[in-house]
Amino acid sequence: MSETRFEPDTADGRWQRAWDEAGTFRADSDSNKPKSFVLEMFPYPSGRIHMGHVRNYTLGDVLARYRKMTGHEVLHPMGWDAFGMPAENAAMEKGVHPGGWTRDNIANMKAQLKRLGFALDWSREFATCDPEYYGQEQALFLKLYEAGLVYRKESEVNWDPVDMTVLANEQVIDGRGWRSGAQVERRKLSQWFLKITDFAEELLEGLESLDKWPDKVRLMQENWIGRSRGLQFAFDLSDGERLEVYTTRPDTIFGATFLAVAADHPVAQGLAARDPAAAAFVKTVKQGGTTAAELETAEKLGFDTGLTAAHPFTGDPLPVWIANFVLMDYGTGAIMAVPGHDQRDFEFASKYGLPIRRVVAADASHADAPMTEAEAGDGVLVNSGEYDGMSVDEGKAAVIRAIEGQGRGEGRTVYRLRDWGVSRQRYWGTPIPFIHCESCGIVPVPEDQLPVVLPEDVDFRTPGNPLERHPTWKHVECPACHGPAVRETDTLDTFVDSSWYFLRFASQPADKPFDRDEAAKWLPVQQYIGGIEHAILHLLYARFWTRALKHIGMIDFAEPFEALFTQGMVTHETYSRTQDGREVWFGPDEVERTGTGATLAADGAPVTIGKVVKMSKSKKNVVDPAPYIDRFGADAVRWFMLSDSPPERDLPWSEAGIEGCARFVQRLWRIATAPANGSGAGTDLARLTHRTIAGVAADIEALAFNKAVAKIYELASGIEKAAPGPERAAAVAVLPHLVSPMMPHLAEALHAETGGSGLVAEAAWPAHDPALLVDTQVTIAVQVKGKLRDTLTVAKGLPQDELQALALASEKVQRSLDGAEIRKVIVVPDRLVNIVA
Ligand code: OVH
Ligand code: ZN
Repeated sequence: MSETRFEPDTADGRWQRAWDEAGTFRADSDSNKPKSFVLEMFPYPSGRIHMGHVRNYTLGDVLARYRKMTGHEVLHPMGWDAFGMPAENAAMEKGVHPGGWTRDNIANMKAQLKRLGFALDWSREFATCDPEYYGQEQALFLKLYEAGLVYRKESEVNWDPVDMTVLANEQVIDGRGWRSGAQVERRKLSQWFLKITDFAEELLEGLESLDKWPDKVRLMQENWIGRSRGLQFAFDLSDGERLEVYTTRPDTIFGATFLAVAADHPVAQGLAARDPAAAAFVKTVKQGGTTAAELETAEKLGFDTGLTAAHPFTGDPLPVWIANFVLMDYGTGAIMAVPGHDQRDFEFASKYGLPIRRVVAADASHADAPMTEAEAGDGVLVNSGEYDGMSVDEGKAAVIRAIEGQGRGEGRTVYRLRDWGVSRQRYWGTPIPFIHCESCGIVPVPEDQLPVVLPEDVDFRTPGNPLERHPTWKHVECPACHGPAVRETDTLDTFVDSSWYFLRFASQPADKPFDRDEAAKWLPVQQYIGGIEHAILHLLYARFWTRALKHIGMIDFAEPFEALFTQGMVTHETYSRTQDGREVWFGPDEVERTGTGATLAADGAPVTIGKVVKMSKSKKNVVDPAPYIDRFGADAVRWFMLSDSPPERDLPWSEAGIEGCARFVQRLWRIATAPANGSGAGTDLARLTHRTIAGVAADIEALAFNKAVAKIYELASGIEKAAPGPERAAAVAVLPHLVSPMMPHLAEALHAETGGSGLVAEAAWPAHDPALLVDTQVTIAVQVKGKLRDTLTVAKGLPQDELQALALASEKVQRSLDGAEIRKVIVVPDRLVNIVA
């Protein structure tokens, strides 16, 4: 006698143990099946899993399970992106050790992932804070150093003068340190860099081969790399020196009305040394953040150097300014400013009363049209001497030629991409494996002394880098001269950790970062899935790191991720009230929904229902998945994640939705286990079953999981309507297989309950009969004197005389003929019968 309900409380754990014991999801690299590496972006061990994780890992799981059922050897691993600031913040706020905090979080989150029944090969689990992992990362870093891809350079950082620490850009809020509230300064520090710019062109061109990546991600990377063709050339200055500028708009050279240099430019520095007012200005510019966005939006500030530069074509003297929006590390740190056709230049010129000149217009008749803002668009050159009338592109080429002819410059391709600064003055990261020796300089840590392990006994009560302050850790013997020396105390950006973790999943030998042959068996990752927030940095760094490893001969492939899928956000309604002139937010658990409105449970008064937006603490609309998993089981939650929205779109969480999913789990259980009581025809069900097998497969392969879900609903209804018999039994028998990727626990229970053998997770995807996919019936229109009177569903290809006979036999046709004499019958096979009376 079967149970009347599916009980996730007992069933989920039972089947998870069965998979564990059978080693169902262990990836065998020696298998001769085709290999499939399915990977989701590994999580930060932040404490508990959130809806974004549940969605991400459910999407990957459906694909991994499906690939296994279609005969692939699947690698579907999980690990932890365990270094980073949150652990150190916890240490500072709660007085716990970052390592302990991280390990506890990993244990909690791992239990939560296991509770969801993901088909993961846990034998390959690691955390990036394991010395076995970061030690191999240090080895790779040293290899890249030997290859000339790692270097040190002075570079600007955000310096918090109160906390005496370097801040990440995200830690600078409105120009102030997030913790101290002190005005942040820009300071120069020696920092470690990776030469990603060496690969700028390759990384750009490689995008073309990534045809299984979303176009929008490729475009974002393209813009980030930002290749532009421009002109670098020198102006002659009034003091007899020359000033090199770079411009991407040589066509607008007649519109240049001043020159601007960065605060760090030698011209500015030289002046500051002589002139206290200039020195004060340079100092002001160096306060505030260093992000491009901040520099873009900050108020334009300038200082007139008093120098002029001669225009290379007209000889006109152009004033030279120091400007806060010009950056030393882009181009030459100096620009020719064209206010008419560049918005930043326009704002600057407007503020300081510098001339604004139009040199591009829609056509020649608009040459003197007034300018109320910079016009960056296309057109023809005007007010540009002999270049008048040329298109922007023609003008670019002609001006480059002319300047090259003058011998004062040349056309150049430049990239917006900067080298990757990987130094962090923090404790909880991979120690950079170098030693500073007074006599030998910078010495790499010898390979046999790796890993450089983080000290355990660190103190977070005083600000700054705990490694720097540690009493003994940094004092070592120089590997070269054996004199006293100090360790590098910077650690690596955590994006380094995530730039090669997929290789370590493929193989994890003790004595090297990965095994080349093992890696070659699994990589590139066949399907990578994660959030769109990683469209640029993580995905570009991982691509760079892969190319760098290929460059030094450690691997043979250039791209790490063959296909990429970026999922949408999990969203929820927001609730708020305006109190004392500001918006106060309330969480879903504080609010009662009343039909179309909502009230606050605490006082019964209404709250405003706001937009449905990404779950976030600040809007108090975060819904924790854990209680729902407890209440409804893993499968209902997984099913919800797949149901209502295409995976690339946002998914609004809803209580009614998850309840509906839980009901469907039970409905499937009843369909398969309770006695059949439908009355419909069986032939349609056979067709529906085979159409569903083929359709769900195609949808899963296209990652259109919501469509696969819809087809399963349709099949369920079909089975419910069907009469008992072999066709119904056949449909019920494939049901566990069809739902197994999405609802794996229910699938195993159904399979066992209906007498199936073995585990569905290990079974083959059911075959469909192609003959049953072809539509064999057609609908025929029957007209009397040109008017539609009936429709007939008949077998395709029915002969004309049979069609005619069927049409004339129709009661509706006979009624409308009402005894009239039939003069002619026109039959169009498979389409229509027209009776002329
Ligand atoms: N460790 C990095 C990481 O992103 C990945 C590395 C490869 C660089 C979730 C939410 C967030 C949400 C909902 C409720 C509350 C709070 C995805 C938040 C990520 C990523 C993985 C791992 C989140 C998508 C955005 N989102 N939707 N809803 N680790 O732990 O943050 O993009 O793909 O799953 O995320 S992570
Ligand atoms: Zn030395």
